[in-house]
Amino acid sequence: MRSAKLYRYELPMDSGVILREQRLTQREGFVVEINLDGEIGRGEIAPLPGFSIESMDEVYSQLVEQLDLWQHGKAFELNDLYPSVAFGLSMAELELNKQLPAEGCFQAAPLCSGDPDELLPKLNAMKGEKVAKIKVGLYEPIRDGMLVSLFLESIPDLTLRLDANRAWSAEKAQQFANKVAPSLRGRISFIEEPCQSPGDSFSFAINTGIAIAWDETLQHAIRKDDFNLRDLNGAKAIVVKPTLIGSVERCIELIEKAKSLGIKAVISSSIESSLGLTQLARLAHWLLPQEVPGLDTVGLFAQQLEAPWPGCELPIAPLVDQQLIWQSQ
Ligand code: OSB
Ligand code: MG
Repeated sequence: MRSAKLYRYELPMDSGVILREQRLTQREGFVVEINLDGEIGRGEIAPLPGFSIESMDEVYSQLVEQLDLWQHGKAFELNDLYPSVAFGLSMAELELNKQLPAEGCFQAAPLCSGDPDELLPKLNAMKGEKVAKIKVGLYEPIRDGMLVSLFLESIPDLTLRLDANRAWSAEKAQQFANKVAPSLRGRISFIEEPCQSPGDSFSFAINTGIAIAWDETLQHAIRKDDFNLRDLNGAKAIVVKPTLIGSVERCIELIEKAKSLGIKAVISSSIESSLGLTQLARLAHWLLPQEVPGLDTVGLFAQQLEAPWPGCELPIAPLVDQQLIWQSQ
């Protein structure tokens, strides 16, 4: 017997979450729950405003259509769906089939968006490899460069991931690099998208010896029919945000391709609720057990959803308290 439920959730965010210059006061999304003879699998579908191309309404139509198909014994049409929908449905199927191992990578790289005093205690509490992620490009590049140097000089076993979200011109990126001594640059594991244009980011990597990672560039490229990871050369790493990429199968293909090209893949969050985020942590442990994922985003919320993120003390809103907006007959 197959049955399915579709919930819509709204969760309040911590004050001050800014995404592409817009304040995100609450996060909305869907959770599907598919049931086969009493076994269940869940998946979260939460298009991210400003990043996903699909709207909540478009997602809703696809979900209802696919869940109806599934309930009548057919398979999801994963290749024809929006990335967020393909991701959530494939995740629910994976969980239902017991293919997603329970163990997760919950040791995320702590995220710092400006105040260094907040990062220090988190770093001191980390066991094993110390790696943190700092958002740069929000202030003057010279200030960013000085801050990064200060961290690297004062914590000798620290490695940093930086993310500029395409904030800099070639000149500003160079101003940043000028403040980081060449002897420290190797401990910048990578900087995501330093420049407005991918070509300038590529030149920045060559000129400064600071490794770069593709995030936005990957998301744009992957929407094209002739996408080939090999064409995105010059980066040490790619940031894989499954909600923006597509089905779990598609993510696995991409990660395998990256491995074969010697590119590091980092599974990262698109600000899913704790339900989706814990599944991403499990996916990360399964596919990339050696890699610290970019999943330190539960703290952007004011509430968790159904599944607790280890160590997070935010209150948990149960799934059954969310709006049940559709269920199979
Ligand atoms: O800027 O990479 C980003 C989350 C949602 C949208 C954009 C971004 C992010 C993150 C996720 O930074 C956390 C991470 O990658 O460590
Ligand atoms: Mg990024």
